[in-house]
Amino acid sequence: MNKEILKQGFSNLCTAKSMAELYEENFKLVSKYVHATSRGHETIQTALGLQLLPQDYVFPYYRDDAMLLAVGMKPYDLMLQLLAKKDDPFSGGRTYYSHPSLKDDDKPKIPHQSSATGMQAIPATGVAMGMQYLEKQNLDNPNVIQSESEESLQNPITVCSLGDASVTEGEIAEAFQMAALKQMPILYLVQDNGWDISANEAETRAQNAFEYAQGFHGLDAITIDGANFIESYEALQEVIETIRKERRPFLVHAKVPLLNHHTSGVRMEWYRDDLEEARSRDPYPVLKQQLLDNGFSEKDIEAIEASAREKVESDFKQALEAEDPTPEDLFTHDFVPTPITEEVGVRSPEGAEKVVMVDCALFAIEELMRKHKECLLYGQDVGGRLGGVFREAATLAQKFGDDRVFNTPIQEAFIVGSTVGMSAVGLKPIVEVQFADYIWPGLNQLFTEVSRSCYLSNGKWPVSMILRVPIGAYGSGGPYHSSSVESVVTNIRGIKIAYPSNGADLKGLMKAAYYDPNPVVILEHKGLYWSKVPGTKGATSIEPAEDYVLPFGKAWLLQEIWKQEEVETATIVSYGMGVHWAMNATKGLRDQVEVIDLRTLHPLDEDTIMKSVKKTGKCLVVTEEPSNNSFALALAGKIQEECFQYLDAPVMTIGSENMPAIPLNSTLEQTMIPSTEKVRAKLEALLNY
Ligand SMILES: Cc1ncc(C[n+]2csc(CCOP(=O)(O)OP(=O)(O)O)c2C)c(N)n1
Repeated sequence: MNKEILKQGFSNLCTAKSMAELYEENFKLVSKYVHATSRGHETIQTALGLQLLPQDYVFPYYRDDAMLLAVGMKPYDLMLQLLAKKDDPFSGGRTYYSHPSLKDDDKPKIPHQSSATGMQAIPATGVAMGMQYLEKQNLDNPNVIQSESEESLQNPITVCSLGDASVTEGEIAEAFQMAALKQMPILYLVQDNGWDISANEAETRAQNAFEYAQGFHGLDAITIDGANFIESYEALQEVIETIRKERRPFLVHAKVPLLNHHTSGVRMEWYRDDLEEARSRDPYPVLKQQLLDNGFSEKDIEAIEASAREKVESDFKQALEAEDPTPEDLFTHDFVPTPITEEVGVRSPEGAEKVVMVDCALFAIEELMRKHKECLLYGQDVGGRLGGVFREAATLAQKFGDDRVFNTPIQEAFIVGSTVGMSAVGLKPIVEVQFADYIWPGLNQLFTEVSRSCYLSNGKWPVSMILRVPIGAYGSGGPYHSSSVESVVTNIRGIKIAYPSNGADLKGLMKAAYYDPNPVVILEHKGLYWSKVPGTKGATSIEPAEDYVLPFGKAWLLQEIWKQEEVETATIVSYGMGVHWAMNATKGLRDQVEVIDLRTLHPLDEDTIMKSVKKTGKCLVVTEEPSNNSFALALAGKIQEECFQYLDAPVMTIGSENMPAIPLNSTLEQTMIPSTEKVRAKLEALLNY
């Protein structure tokens, strides 16, 4: 083996090992924040890190500090995160040790890493899917510097690093399935130390990752001794070369011993019964012997060790002196500023046709796809054969091809989480879950990965995506095709949420969402799609022109009144279907009631709401959700707090009954959800209060 690589490998192992030792020696000082080290896993991590190129994407996990050193990070960089310092290059002190995110020109790209085990598999597979799309469409990745050097002309790969116990998680199967099915250029590296935390392999799995991979046809797998540097390096070299050339997925299962604590907080002496055996597989003496066998002297080896230790000690001293974040640092990078801040373009072009709401979304996407090759659409049944169960994507696959508009398996986690990876290679995915009732399997990815990526990477990796969610009850959809979920979604910080009430707004908001660099969820009431529900003709609009955009955070005061002294007045605040109930319920009361359509639930146009309520003195918040503990109730509380001195009655809410599901039977459904009549009755009670 090349002596320079051996030397680099050993030096990297010694650096990582010295760091683990130094952290142990300074336990009191460094254990303020939790950390895990690679001790025992160093050689496989080093062997991989040394072979990655700047155009590659890698998703290390929390035990991969030796991998991070091998891709070019300094001990100082990692220690800044260990101590949660302001200049921590990954997150500015926001997230734990060895939870990297990096966008340096000269290093492999590292999107945000959450701390939820295994959850990086779907975002990583999303990167590989994005790489494949870029290649097919002949597009450049804007996050990678293009050059003519021999190295940079090599095809990029994606690497997803995983602990063995995480491979038993369900989302891993979604990732493997898609990588195998679509033959994506990804390497899954599984570091198998035989332990979960204190649960061992015998208790937690029926087979190891190598055996498991056999069930995914098209996912090639090998198993190696990850504690042997030369074996690891050479095996990975061959696999990486194959992926660069043949563009297909691999799994490398590497056996390693865990020689340090699970984390600084969960100590090995509490439960490990295999330490002696594990220590007999320490990669350190193995690599040392490999150096001796390749012509290095004891003295050479000692010099490498001493210099690693010295560097680690001096970097530690320096890191201890580094600045902490200030309180103001809490408030940056929740979102990247969007360029869409004003309503522009023609909303109601002369001579344009009236179209139903579902078509407004369809036409918006068609215009976007025609203009931007980065735009693609995927989800269940959206492909050419059907064009979506609501025909909301009809004809798009025929117009733009199966690479840009395609069906996914029933994998909501993959649909949502893969957008993290697609966005990280510069694409703009529009994805769908089929019904709001089925957002739950995707919610984990939305919360854990999508919503936090920008904030925890200190602004480096915002996730630019749109998630379309058909929502709401009508026509006996029953308990699993009717639910409202906005209270759960609005509770996730770091995403924007639209809930339009009509087609023109939907088209304008869809455009704004596309140009927004942040993640956006669009809740689309299926009862409004074709205005089939009596009283919802207002959802059908003249189709806005192609240039029309409607910024987020600007509510629509669609029924305005003068301040009145002689009669009681009120404001109704609502969104989606509630806007139609409100408008119908105010017939004959048009001089007394203002109606505000929120259009977006985050950002929320508080200004418009508060101004109106201060003028009218009374407020009713209308929602389709069961009202207890809802977004609507929280909003009512906020209005109460801000407008208290102006109010002539308590702020009221009306929503569905507080039952667990919307029943199938039409009488039960009608009893469950609000209606024009129910809103009218509540409004009268408020006006007469
Ligand atoms: C989804 C999730 N559940 C539980 C945890 C708590 N947890 C942290 S590490 C860990 C064990 C992971 O073992 P493995 O994947 O084999 O990696 P290792 O730590 O052994 O390297 C668990 C259960 C977590 N971080 N995420």
